[in-house]
Amino acid sequence: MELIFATHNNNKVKEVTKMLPSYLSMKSLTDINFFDEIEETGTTFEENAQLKAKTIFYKTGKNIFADDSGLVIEALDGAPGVYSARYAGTGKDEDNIAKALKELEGKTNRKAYFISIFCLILDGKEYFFEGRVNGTITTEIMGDNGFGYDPIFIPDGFSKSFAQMSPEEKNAISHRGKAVEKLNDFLTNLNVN
Ligand code: ITT
Repeated sequence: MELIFATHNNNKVKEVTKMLPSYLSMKSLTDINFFDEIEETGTTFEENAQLKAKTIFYKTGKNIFADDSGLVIEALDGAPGVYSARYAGTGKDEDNIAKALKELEGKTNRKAYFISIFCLILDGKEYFFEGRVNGTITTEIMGDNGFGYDPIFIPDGFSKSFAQMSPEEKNAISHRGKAVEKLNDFLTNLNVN
C-alpha cells in the first residue's frame, strides 16, 4: 500500500522510513512535488497534525499521515510546545536550542518531554496515534546526530542525549518511534497490504 507522509522535514522522513513495514511504500511531499508551506494555525499538536494531513488529503485524495511534534519543557510552562520549530523565529535548530537553554538558565527543574502526534487519513477516515518520551534538558549541547532539540535532551534512564545515539537507538525509545509503532500495529491489524 502507498502512504504519503505529509512533512517537509527530511529528518522525520529518515527516522520513519527505517521503521515502516515492507508492505508500505512511503512517499514524501518531495516525491509528490508538493513544496508549498502548510501554515500551522492550530493550538494543539492534534490540530496541527490533522491540518497537515487534511491539506494533502484534499490535494491528492490519497492515504496520508502527518506528524506534529515538539518539546514540552515543564519549567517553561510547556514551551516551546507547538511552536518548537519556530521558537526563536529564525527557523534554525541552533537558535531554538540557544533560546531554550537561555530560558532555563538558573532553573533546577529541567524536566521535559517530546511528543509526537500522528494523524492518519485512511480511506477518508481519520485516526490519531501518540508517542511520548520523558527526559531532562542538559545545560550544554551534547552530540551532533539527529536534528532539532536532540543535542539537549537526555531521555530518562540514559546518560546520553538523543544526539549521541544512533538512529536505531533513538527510534527504539523516541516519541516518534512509539507513534510509528502504534501506526504499524493499527495497519497490520487491519491486514492492509
Ligand atoms: P513538518 O511540519 O513539515 O512535518 P516541522 O519540522 O515544521 O516539519 P513540526 O511542526 O511538527 O515539524 O515541528 C516539530 C519541531 O519540534 C521540529 O522542527 C523540532 O524543532 C522539534 N522536534 C520534533 N521532534 C523532534 C525530535 O525527534 N528531535 C528533536 N527535535 C524534534
